[in-house]
Amino acid sequence: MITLYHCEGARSFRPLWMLEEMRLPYELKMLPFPPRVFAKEYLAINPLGTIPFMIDDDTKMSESSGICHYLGTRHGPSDLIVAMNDPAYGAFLNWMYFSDATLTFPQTLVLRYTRLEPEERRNPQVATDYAKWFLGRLRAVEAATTRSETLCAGRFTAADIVIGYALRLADTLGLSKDFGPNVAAYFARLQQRDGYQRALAAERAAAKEQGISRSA
Ligand SMILES: N[C@@H](CCC(=O)N[C@@H](CS)C(=O)NCC(=O)O)C(=O)O
Repeated sequence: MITLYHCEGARSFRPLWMLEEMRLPYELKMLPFPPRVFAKEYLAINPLGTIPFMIDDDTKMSESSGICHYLGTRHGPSDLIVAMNDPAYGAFLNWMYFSDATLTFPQTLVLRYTRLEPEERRNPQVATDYAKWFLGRLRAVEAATTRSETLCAGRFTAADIVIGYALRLADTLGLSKDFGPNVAAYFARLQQRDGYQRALAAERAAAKEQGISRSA
């Protein structure tokens, strides 16, 4: 059985959404955010204290987009993965890496300096600068969705899951009002997917059942 450690609304939503799209069985363990402060016992499982963390027999992983790739291949075959012999393979991998290294990174600074730091350490200038940086990087998604419903390969793939999560986080951070028209329409389409809705319902139900209140 796959075990996924998750905080509501956090990056672990990527593998949760992937699990739901693939309809794989899993156990969802909810944690308060940030776990390194509010669930110190979690450090024995993941010394980084970050989420996600996924355990699948002897496999242990901490990278949200990497876990999606792993699930689609190890537990595939799945149409959510673009094969090496597909012309869109390079584009697919690029979106998979872009999702966290390029897109979520500036968002993390916005989150930190608007919500996570104690009041006296918050920094509107850092938050504004990195919000602009994030929106600038989003131009790649705006361009890719000009003529296409999805990012690559002419179908919904794990690339849409990992990028789609960054759009959900942007929405939480109040940045979705600055989405371009294609990104706004693309995000609306993603949210309508059954898999997305099932993942949202799963995190809410698990949080309630396990008595964990909403994280940032
Ligand atoms: N590159 C990792 C980043 C993981 C990460 O930093 N997760 C955040 C939540 S979205 C976290 O755990 N923050 C709390 C902390 O750093 O203590 C990934 O893609 O999953």
